[in-house]
Amino acid sequence: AGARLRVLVDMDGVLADFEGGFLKKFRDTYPEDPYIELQDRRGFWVSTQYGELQPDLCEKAKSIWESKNFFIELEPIPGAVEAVKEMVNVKDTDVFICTSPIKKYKYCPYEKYAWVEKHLGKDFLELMVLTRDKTLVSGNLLIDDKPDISGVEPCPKWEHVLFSACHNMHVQLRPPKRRLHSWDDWKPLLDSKRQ
Ligand code: UMP
Repeated sequence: AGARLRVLVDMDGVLADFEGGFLKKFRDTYPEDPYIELQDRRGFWVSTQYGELQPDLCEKAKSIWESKNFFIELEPIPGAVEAVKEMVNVKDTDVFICTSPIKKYKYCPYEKYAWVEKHLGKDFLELMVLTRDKTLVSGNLLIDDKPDISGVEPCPKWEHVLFSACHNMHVQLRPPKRRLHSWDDWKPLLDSKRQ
């Protein structure tokens, strides 16, 4: 009691449907090429699994999210917009959106801000943290669909809760690591951190 809870919320795969948006644009752009159904996705890196399917597909996959309008046109993950809009109004809670931009910076960082403004509103631009190293950001909770989050800080204070996504469904977590299966379950998760 007394202390505030700081929640870091990832964007791709947690707020914005990167996997769904990728697959749709990949199939539209390369209709002759094979693709991976969402239920068959394994591993965080889309480009790696596509490269294993057929060597030229690694670069073709990257070309999709490096294109103009890829990030801004992503659909919200079900329940995400409602959850985060409610979370910022929860007593003693601070929320930040913590996201790693791709290194091809022409469109991605701009479109991530534009997406947040479009779906969450201007006030949420204040909460944006763009970094390639999330271990540098301090918080109590990091909600992220990437199974392994590492960086220069060996002991981040946050608890990483794995947000379920098509690519991590089969990942076996080593205790005490836990999941957030969907945005339906975010309130009990935050309560568990407050004790
Ligand atoms: N990304 C890649 N390659 C992939 C899949 C995703 O570069 O195969 C990018 C998209 C996002 C970033 O910008 O990685 C993931 O960021 P976080 O979800 O970890 O914030």
